[in-house]
Amino acid sequence: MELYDRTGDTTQTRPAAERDSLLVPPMRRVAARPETTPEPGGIVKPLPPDLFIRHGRSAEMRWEAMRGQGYHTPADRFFVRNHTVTPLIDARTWRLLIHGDGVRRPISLSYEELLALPATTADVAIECAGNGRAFFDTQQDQPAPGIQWRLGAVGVARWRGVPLAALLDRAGLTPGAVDVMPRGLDPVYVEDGVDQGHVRRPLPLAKALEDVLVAYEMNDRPLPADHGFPARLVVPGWSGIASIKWLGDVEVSTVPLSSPWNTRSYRMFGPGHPIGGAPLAAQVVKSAFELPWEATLRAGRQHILHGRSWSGTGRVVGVEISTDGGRTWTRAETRGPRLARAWAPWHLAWVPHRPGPHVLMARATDETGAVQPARARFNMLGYHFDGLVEHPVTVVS
Ligand SMILES: Nc1nc2c(c(=O)[nH]1)N[C@H]1C(S)=C(S)[C@@H](COP(=O)(O)O)O[C@H]1N2
Ligand SMILES: [Mo]
Repeated sequence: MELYDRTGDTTQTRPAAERDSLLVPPMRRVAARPETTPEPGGIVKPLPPDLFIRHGRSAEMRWEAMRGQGYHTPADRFFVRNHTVTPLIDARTWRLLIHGDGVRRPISLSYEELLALPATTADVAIECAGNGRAFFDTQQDQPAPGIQWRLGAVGVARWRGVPLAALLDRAGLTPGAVDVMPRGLDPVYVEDGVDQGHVRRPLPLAKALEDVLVAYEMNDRPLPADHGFPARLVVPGWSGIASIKWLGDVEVSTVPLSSPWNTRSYRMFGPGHPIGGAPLAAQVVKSAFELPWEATLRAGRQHILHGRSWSGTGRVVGVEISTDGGRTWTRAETRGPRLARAWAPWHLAWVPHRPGPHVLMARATDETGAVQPARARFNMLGYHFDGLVEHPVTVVS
């Protein structure tokens, strides 16, 4: 098995034309459009309207789609966040390169070689940093630009793959290595006419060595095209942007790296944040009901309210529910695993009596003591909405 590329060319081991042929059809350049304009194509899997809300090139899961599901989010309803379009990559010609001045020898792995390495499995949530952004506008009167997700830009899957640490070890880290930069093979991202290059975001070496996977399976099947086939990064607890899909190469560097995805976006800007902003890392605490938005429930009957809570900083240790707009709170019962970096499913019985509109809220606490506040702290790009979401339901007699 030829694992080591000894050409000495650390950026590319094959001619650009051949590299482009990895994509079927060949890479397309697509200009960015407002995220709210629906666009045909882009996502390969079906997006039935009972499971998804379309947001331009991306698709949000409807939370009622998790009702009756097990711990994991099935791939057919897992949200998709694409900067451009899902590329169709031929695994027979795909290679993963690990290169840069932070490794002793660049390596190049085929799909088969990757699958032959010792693998691990982990139940991990992937969540967009902008999940919940719509509520800055609808609940706090602080609209932020970007996809107006409610709470469906999150999912938990069972990922199987090779620890990034093992690949870095094969390439031989140099003592001065500090950052890694994974890069996707999807088309380059063009924003306001400016070519930002391929989607990529640096990761500190410490995190890369901790628990990051180069995943090739999602829920015991090869990764679906929309979720990064043939391989993607899975970065537990961190903003979804860290989990680069359609991984083509990982640069390892002895100097700190940057890209538009850690300097311009995926940064906390605004009052209370450092001048120049602060890069995002771990996700915050959130909760969602497995109910339609504006669900209708019958009065005088017992309903079991189901939902899930999650946090990027630790396992969820408690969830309280309010059915009266936040005046009173009752502890929900958790069931099944409550893994750190995945989620905790919960439920609570409720018998509504008064017909009319009601507001349901769920408030979770994680093991670090982080608890969902009444209001989320604003930031200009609308990330990390951890406030109490007012879920509207109508009780009918
Ligand atoms: N190559 C590439 N990787 C990517 C993206 C992308 O557009 N291109 N989107 C990122 C963002 S912003 C998120 S939230 C997650 C979403 O993963 P999913 O589409 O599998 O749910 O993928 C990340 N990885
Ligand atoms: Mo994202």
